[in-house]
Amino acid sequence: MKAAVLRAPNAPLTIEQVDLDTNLLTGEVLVRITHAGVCHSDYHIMIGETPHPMPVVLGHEGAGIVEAVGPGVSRLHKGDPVAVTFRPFCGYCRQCNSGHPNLCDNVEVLRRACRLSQHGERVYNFIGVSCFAEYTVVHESAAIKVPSDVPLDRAALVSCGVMTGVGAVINTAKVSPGETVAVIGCGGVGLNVIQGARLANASVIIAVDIHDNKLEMATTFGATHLINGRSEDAIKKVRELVKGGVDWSFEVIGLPATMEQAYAMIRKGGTAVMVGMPPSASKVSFPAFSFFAEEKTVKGSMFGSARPSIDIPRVLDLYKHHQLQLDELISRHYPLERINEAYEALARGEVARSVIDL
Ligand code: CND
Ligand code: ZN
Repeated sequence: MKAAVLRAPNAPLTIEQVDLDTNLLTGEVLVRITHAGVCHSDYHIMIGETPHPMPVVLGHEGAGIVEAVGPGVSRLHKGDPVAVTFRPFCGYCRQCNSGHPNLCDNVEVLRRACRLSQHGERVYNFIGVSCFAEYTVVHESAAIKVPSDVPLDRAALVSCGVMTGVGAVINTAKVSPGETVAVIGCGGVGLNVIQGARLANASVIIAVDIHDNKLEMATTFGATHLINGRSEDAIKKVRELVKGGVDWSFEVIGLPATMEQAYAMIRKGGTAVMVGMPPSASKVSFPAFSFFAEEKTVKGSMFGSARPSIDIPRVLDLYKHHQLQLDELISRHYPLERINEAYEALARGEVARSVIDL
């Protein structure tokens, strides 16, 4: 099959023929990928910020059609449209049983579908998905059936960016009506944090980015105030807009410096939610005294604290009932052959989200 392969950090992806072992094990499904979202998490690997064994087929925000099901799969059938997530879950570990399948203790076992190769040499799978390719094999818990009237390019975005962003607000933070929110980073994920805050009826939604075009997009998704972090002091401005600081801040870039800004923007007793994926070796520091004196909280958010089989259909229902904007999120479509252009556009901050059509 055709796939985009990363052979070294900072090298362009190359379109190559790779082999996929389609001998399905118990609980696995083969999915023909139709669309894959261009998320920054792949880009962190491409530019070497987060090391990964290579060659690797990236892509983790996909959707497609079930082609075949392995032994023991009863929930899915050939022909089903699915969103493919990067967080398979076992359903019986401590995390799954306490309502946190996004943190499943067995995720690495379920991502065993490492079955890519080329001329007999191993090609690495990326977080159990590798959807910059025509097909993938995933555990059935990572293939969430979607209604047949939802376009699959939209469904693809829900499988990472939308779920991560909206979920950070409604699941991780549980923002209440009337609370105040600041969002640092208005990319594909951050715009979904913004529309999550709008869904939660936040009274003030402050968007921070370094690109004015991103701030314009933020308005479309529900931001009430805009700050260009390059020309303005974001912390000072947020604290002017909401005296004492916001109830909730969300860092959606993955930089220690902006994580520290997120902490400095919250009020006493407020919470800074870390959504961005920082470089794996990075550290972040917060003034220790204020943890104690101001009862501040710093909280991570993985995949929007999603329970995929409940939350993905829920998000798609919101879209169907015109409460959630997915159409506006797709700035561009690219064929797989032009995937490098799609990542260049992401790096330049030109797009909300691009979609690769397989
Ligand atoms: P994308 O590149 O689309 O957006 C990042 C945004 O940040 C852009 O609009 C930039 O202009 C903006 N930005 C960059 N530097 C600054 C700065 N110093 N101050 C203000 N704004 C800035 O990325 P994305 O939305 O696809 O992803 C965002 C992060 O979320 C990234 O780190 C990704 O890996 C991570 C993520 C996390 C999870 C999760 O489960 N927590 C899931 N998917 C992606
Ligand atoms: Zn992602």
